[in-house]
This record gives sequence, C-alpha cells and structure tokens, in this order.
Amino acid sequence: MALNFLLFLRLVLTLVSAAGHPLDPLTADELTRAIDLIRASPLNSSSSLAFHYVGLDEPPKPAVLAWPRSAPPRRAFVIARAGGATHEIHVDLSSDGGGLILSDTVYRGAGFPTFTIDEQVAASKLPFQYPPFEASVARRGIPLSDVLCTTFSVGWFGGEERWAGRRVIVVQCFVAAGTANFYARPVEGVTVVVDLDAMEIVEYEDREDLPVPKAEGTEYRAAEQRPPFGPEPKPGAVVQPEGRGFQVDGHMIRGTNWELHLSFDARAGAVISLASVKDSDKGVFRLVLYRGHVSELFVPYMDPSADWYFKTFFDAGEFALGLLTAPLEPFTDCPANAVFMDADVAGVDGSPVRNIPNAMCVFERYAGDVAWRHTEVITEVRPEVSLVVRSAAVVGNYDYVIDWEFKTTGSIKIGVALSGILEVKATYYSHADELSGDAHGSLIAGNTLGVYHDHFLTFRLDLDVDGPNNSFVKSRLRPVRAAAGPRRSYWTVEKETARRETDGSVELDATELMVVNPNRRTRIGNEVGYKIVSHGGTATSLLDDDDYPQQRASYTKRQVWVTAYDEAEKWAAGLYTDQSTGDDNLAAWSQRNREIENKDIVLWYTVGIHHVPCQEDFPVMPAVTGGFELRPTNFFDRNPLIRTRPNKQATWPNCSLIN
Ligand SMILES: *[C@@H]1O[C@H](CO)[C@@H](O)[C@H](O)[C@H]1NC(C)=O
Ligand SMILES: *[C@@H]1O[C@H](CO)[C@@H](O)[C@H](O)[C@H]1NC(C)=O
Ligand SMILES: *[C@@H]1O[C@H](CO)[C@@H](O)[C@H](O)[C@H]1NC(C)=O
Ligand SMILES: [Cu+2]
Repeated sequence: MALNFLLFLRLVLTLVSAAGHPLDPLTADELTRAIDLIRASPLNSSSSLAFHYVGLDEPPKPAVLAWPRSAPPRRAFVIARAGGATHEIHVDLSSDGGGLILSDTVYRGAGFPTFTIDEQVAASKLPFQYPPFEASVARRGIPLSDVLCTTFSVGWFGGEERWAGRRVIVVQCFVAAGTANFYARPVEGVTVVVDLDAMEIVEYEDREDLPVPKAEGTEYRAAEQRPPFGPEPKPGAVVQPEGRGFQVDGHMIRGTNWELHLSFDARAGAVISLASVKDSDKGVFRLVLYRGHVSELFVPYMDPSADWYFKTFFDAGEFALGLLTAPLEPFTDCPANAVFMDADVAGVDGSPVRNIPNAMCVFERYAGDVAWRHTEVITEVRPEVSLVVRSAAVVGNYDYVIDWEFKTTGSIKIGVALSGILEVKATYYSHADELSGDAHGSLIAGNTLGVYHDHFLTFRLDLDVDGPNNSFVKSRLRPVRAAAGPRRSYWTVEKETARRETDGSVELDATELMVVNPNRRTRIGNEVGYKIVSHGGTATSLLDDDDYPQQRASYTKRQVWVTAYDEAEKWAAGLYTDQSTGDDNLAAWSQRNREIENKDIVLWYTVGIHHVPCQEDFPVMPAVTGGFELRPTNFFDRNPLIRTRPNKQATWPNCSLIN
C-alpha cells in the first residue's frame, strides 16, 4: 500500500511539474494567447493597439514556494497602448486553449511604457520622406541612400518641453557608407522629433554643418583589417571529458552545488530565481536568492548642448534589455562547453512571437584558478569551478555582457562587461591641442569626440537567505586609540542593524555590508548571512540633485539600497520610465521608510562606471568590467569546500591540437 501511495504521489508530482514551474517565462503559445485575447477585446477597435510589454504576471511568493504541492494559475501582465492611453492588463491563461482578461486599467500617471521595436523602426524611416531632411543631407554632400537613422529617448526636463504630455522620440542619423560602423559617422546637428502615437515629425532642427567623421579607421570587421595583424592567441577550448557537471530540466539548472531557475523577461533579460546552494555538512539545499535581475541601466551623457543634453538613457525602462538581447556566438561569446537557451518575446504589434536563439548560455568555468590551497610538507589545492549564466544586450551602439556566476564556495558573483561602440560627436577639431577645456569629451579620432558619460547598472536582488525574513547589517571598522600596551592604535568592528529604509541606503566605504537571517544561526551562534563585496565599478552619479535626469535616477547617488519587499517595486527608475519624473523610483520608495529589520527585504546594487573615452575605445571598445559578489559569511559552519576532492587526472581525449 505504502509503495503504491508513493508511486501515486510521484505520479502526481510528475504531472504537476510537467506543467512547468510557476516562474517559467510565458511560452510562445501563452504569449500568443494573451495577445489574441486582447485583440479580440474592445481594445482592438483602436487602430493603434500596440503591445509594449507582455510577460509573466509573477505569482505571489507564497504560491511559488508552495509549488509543486499546488500550482498558481498562469497569468500574463500586458502593457498596451490603445487610442493614446496606456493600459495595464492582467490575463488569466490557466484554462487550456483559452483564457480570460481579468482586468484592464488605464494608467494616468507620469511616464510612458518601453518603446516597441516597430515604432522605433517606423520613426527612424520618417526623415527619408521629409524634404527639409533631404535638403540637409544634400547640403552636406551625402547621398540619401548612404544615410541611416536611429532613435533616442527624449528624457524629461521639468515638463516645460514643447512636447510635454506627448510620447515623442528623437531621431538622429549617421552615414553608413564605407564602414559597418555607422555610429562613428554622425550627421551632427540634425535632430528630428517624432510623435510616436501620431507617427509624424513634430520638430526639425539643423543647427550646423559639422564635418561627418571619415570612414577611415572605423572598421572592426576582421575581414576588413590589413597587416600587420595583432596578437593571435592559439586556439583553446574547455573540455569536460566526463560531460557537464550540471543538468538543464526545463528552466531549472542543477549544478555541482547550486540549483536555480533561469527565466527571461522582455524588459530585464535573464532572470535568476530560487538560487539555492548545497550545504554538504547538512545535506540540504539552502535558499539564498529568491529572484535577481537587472532592474535599470542609466546612461547619462555629459554634454549640455542642444543636440546632446537629452541623452540620458534608461536602457531597461525605455528600450527593454530583453527585447535587445542578442544571440550569443558559440565558442566566442561562450566557451565550447556551454549550453544555450532560447527566449521568446512578443512581437511588435503583438504578433508573431519572436524567438531569440541562444539568448542565454550556461557553462562551467574552469579558469585554472585556485579555490583554496595550502602547502606544508603536504600539498592541498582545490580548483575554482563555477556555474555561469551569461547573456548580452545590445542597446544600439553599446553591448552589455551580464554574467551570473555561482561558485562552489557559495558565492554569487555578478559581473558586467561593457563593449561595443562609443556614442560619438562630430567636431571641427582634428588634434587634441585644439580642444578647449570644456569639450564634453575626448578626441578619439579625427573630427570625432567620445562624449563623457556614465553607466549605472542597477540589480534588483530579492535575497531570502535561509528564508524570507532577513536584516541588513552594516559593520563599520572604527579606528581606536590603544589605551595601554606598546601599540597606539588598532581598529575594531561596530555592527549596526538597519531598522528602517532610511538606514538601508549606503555609499560603499570601509563598511562591511551584510544581509543576514537573524532567525538562523551557525552552530556557534553567528547569524547566517551573505556579505556584499565590490569588484570594481563603484562610481556614483556626480550630477546635481536638482538636475532633471538625476531626479529620475536619484538612486544613483548611492550604490546600495535595501527596501521592504513589494512585488510592485521591480524597476529602479519606475515602471513607466520613458519621460518619467522620478516620483516612482527606488529612492522615492525608500522614503516611505518602512521597517526592514527581520523582514522580507530587497537589496539593490548599482555597478557604476564613469567613462572618459580614450583612443583604445575606437573603433570598438575593449570590454570594461565591473561587478560585485555576494559572499557567504557565517552562512556555512566552515569552508564548504573542505570535503571537496581535488580534480582527478582526467582521461583527456586524443586531441590533435596538442601536437
Ligand atoms: C482587430 O482589428 C483589425 C483591424 O484593425 C481586424 O483586422 C482584426 O480582424 C480584429 N481582430 C479581432 C480579433 O477582432
Ligand atoms: C517574517 O516576519 C513576519 C513579521 O514581520 C512574520 O509575520 C512572518 O511569520 C515571518 N516569516 C517567517 C518565515 O519567519
Ligand atoms: C593519438 O591517436 C593517434 C592515431 O589515432 C595515435 O597514432 C597517437 O599515438 C595517439 N596519441 C596519443 C598521445 O595517444
Ligand atoms: Cu561608456
């Protein structure tokens, strides 16, 4: 009987799990059903119905944690524009083949949803039927067929803009002739403002005939390079003769000592959930990160002139990092031992669904590094091996490679590598000596300025260290004057637990920052926790607090914020980021000053990079990296790798490369 019951139970569990994990992204079929339902609703009567976001309506945490005993209904959250209004629509997808619109509310607050790719493409084509633009291009002696235009968000500057209240985008253009690198050849001085709802040009400016930078030296394609060539590293590949150390089961990844759920969102890109680490001493998996993803990417440029002042981009909230995720190249973007995963996103006017092949890769990193070692007569060394989830978003000119690395030591390391092409400005100058003191950029090629700017990449990390109720502890190192003995000074540690959100935002300094679970202790009584370790990229914004872009991204004055968990607070610059005013951002939420001690809390970490461009960044930028680590601190009772055996001598394949 008992055996039969267990078999029955297993069957039930299998059936439930076959239906997928509650945090799985919407499938192509679910995306289509959500869109079709809205198309079949009265909203379809608006000829302008467009889908700006379609994604999983994330089930409440208790429902996710109750899975697979019970499964929450599958729901979609949709942001659509129809008849000039922004609609927030919740759709139930749980009934087979059908579905139901649960609610449809019009959003009337500040800001607009992320742009669709369709409307950006349509806007960037408008100048080509606009005679003043054709005249500007002709006056510069450029054939119109050589010109290519792209879109730039317009920002928000106090609501006094001529287009205030309307959804507009700026179109600027480049010369695509003679190079694959059109970003290096701006048609400087020409700014086109397009009303996206009316899809028409509402403003046009041609300020000055600056020279278009030459195509020479802008090529980065291997086939276009001429000798002498650069360094040519020998080919190499990571080989795992006994196979991979992790399994992929739907969206669950089970690695050497980590289990996690890997999802994908049109706005955030890769989303990590339920990351749990194996405690070999206790023989159990322990939850660390309930959910983590990129929340916002703020990139303000430092040129206040008429053509450039508005360039203060929110790449996640305005352009959607998931939509801009690029397929990863096997063997170069990811090592030979990687597994690739696709992602589905809603197509532009909702149909068809677009599949991004190789949107994410998962691999084990064997970099030949040491996890721990000691040599004393005997020699003991353990290799560092980690499980990496990688994706890359290409936001126009810039490429952002984002890595989530889960180490056998229990650390989670989050890294970002910035590459791609600088946003450049044409200038009359061709020599650095001609530049004035306040040029807003560096001369990086003839007639080409690399404009100063920042990158602020904010991560939302809902840490649930051994359970949802956590605290944020700041350990200050305080220098002390010695009262007695030969020493005159030393330092000691003063711990302070943040009680409310005002204590939860900090600038990184000598303080050790930890998220602990005060309800769980190690055998010898320390609170279990994870500390934050910075790995470069700790810049904070230097803009004045009353500057408009800074009001919108006011949270970039501090690297670390801790807030009370609220499922509505996911996007650091607000849900509606295009033309946002800063009234719905991380800093504003924090001002509510909720209690954060022994509560479900969310950690926000911003990787910040001030970028003073240099010649090596041209014509394409060698990756600049930054990141941070969440490192177990009194989480395990001892070094979790103590019983890890050293790598045994593997039977390597007979590989002709060796000879
Ligand atoms: C929605 O409207 C379009 C025209 O705007 C029409 O072609 C289409 O059939 C409509 N779809 C539904 C499901 O009513
Ligand atoms: C977390 O704390 C809240 C009170 O703030 C309490 O109601 C809840 O039971 C706690 N949850 C756990 C899992 O300890
Ligand atoms: C590799 O294989 C070739 C033939 O397949 C053999 O001649 C050679 O001895 C092998 N080398 C090693 C190192 O096993
Ligand atoms: Cu940069």
